[in-house]
Amino acid sequence: MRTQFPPSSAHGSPSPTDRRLSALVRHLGVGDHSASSMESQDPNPAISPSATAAFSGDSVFANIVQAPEDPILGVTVAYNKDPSPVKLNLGVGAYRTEEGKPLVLNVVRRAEQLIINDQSRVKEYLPITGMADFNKLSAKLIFGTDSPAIQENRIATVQCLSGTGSLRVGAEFLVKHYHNRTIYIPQPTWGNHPKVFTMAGLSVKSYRYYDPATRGLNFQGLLEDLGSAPSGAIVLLHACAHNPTGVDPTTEQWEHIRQLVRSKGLLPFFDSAYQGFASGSLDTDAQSVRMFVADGGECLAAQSYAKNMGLYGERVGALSIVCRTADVATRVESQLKLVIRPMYSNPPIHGASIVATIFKDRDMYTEWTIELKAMADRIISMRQQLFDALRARGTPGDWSHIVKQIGMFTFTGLNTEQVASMTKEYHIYMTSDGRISMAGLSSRTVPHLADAIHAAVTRVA
Ligand code: PLA
Repeated sequence: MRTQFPPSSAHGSPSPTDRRLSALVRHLGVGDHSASSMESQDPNPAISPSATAAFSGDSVFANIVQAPEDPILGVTVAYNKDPSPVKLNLGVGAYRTEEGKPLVLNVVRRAEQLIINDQSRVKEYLPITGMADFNKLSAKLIFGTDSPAIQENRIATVQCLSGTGSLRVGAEFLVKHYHNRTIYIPQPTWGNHPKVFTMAGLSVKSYRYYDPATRGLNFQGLLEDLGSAPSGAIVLLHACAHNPTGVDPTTEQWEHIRQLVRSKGLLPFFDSAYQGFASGSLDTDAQSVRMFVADGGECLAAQSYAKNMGLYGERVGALSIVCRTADVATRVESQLKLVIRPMYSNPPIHGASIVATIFKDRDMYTEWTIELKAMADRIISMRQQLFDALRARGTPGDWSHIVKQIGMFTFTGLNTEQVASMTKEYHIYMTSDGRISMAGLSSRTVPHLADAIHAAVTRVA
């Protein structure tokens, strides 16, 4: 297949500008050498892409409409286009250092060195379910090392493409093998949840979760909505550090929810994307999930290592399905393979190797927990600094929710217009629902954000 540089214009033959650029590229001998040398020797110019396009007329995709950007990842797209030196990206939940730089954990670098130096490692396909060690260790991380469900082999765990992939595989499995296809998600929730579940074929309904008046949990509304959900419905629960609100149930409230879910025969599906990021402790942040597993009932859990190990782009995560018996778990796993094989065949090696290497070495595991705690603590200190900065400015309103909320995000309460004005005037990028990623802030940028919030609150209704 011939490549061409620059590409021909959308409709037919290259424009005069394209032709001039092509000639210049050939003359300078830069760009795709094989392409330009092939071009000069091509015995059959009639099969060039430009000639074919000219022959067949309009694109078969001519009627496709331009899709909107993703509400979260699109914020980064807009941010990247802004030339302002003071711009600040608080959209996507990605950890940054005090210097505003992405962070690769030291322990991850160490693990990668070991992996690279290990000549026995090969690039063969992993099994459909992924790396066996990684799966076992991931289950231990979320369910606890002494979990009876693990000891009794009642859990089917498969390596998936980070949290999103784990949710999707779980949803695809449920559509095929579970009798109830309705999933209740909190209102609000991570913007991708309804899309992941709808695309898999589940019907999505919501339950009340957040109360804007108190900026806290609408516990009564939650109990009422789950209480009137049909028996057997699936319920999505954020294991900790609820996104976007930063509001989690207390332990007592979780116990209440557990009793309700079990008494109604609802099926809990945990999304655990922030284990360790809420409190700084991996065990504390897994308590909600462990309460549900301790009662012997069934549940699903999607884990992500994007945030807690900083492995965002490595796409490493796991889906676990906790079953009543080992026999059921074995059959569930066999069916998960049939879900995964036609989607992406089997998962990638590198990220799972990093996680497994760290988990298997006591020293590295400890180093990870220390680095994780440092990230969680920096986020907590950003909360305090932002709160103090707003108080110092006398910004109208009660901002105590900034320090009360948990995890990576603050759900500020700013409205769409206020957010738009902060982006326009202060080059601060955040999702339009008023969510800011605290992990993207630093002591240096807090005053700028506080100025922007102050201006938005005092000037924009
Ligand atoms: N679940 C929740 C609750 C999340 O917030 C996210 C990521 C995921 C799952 C999926 O993460 P993963 O596939 O990368 O493991 N939410 C981010 C990024 C951090 C995003 O939207 O993709 C966010 O900014 O909300």
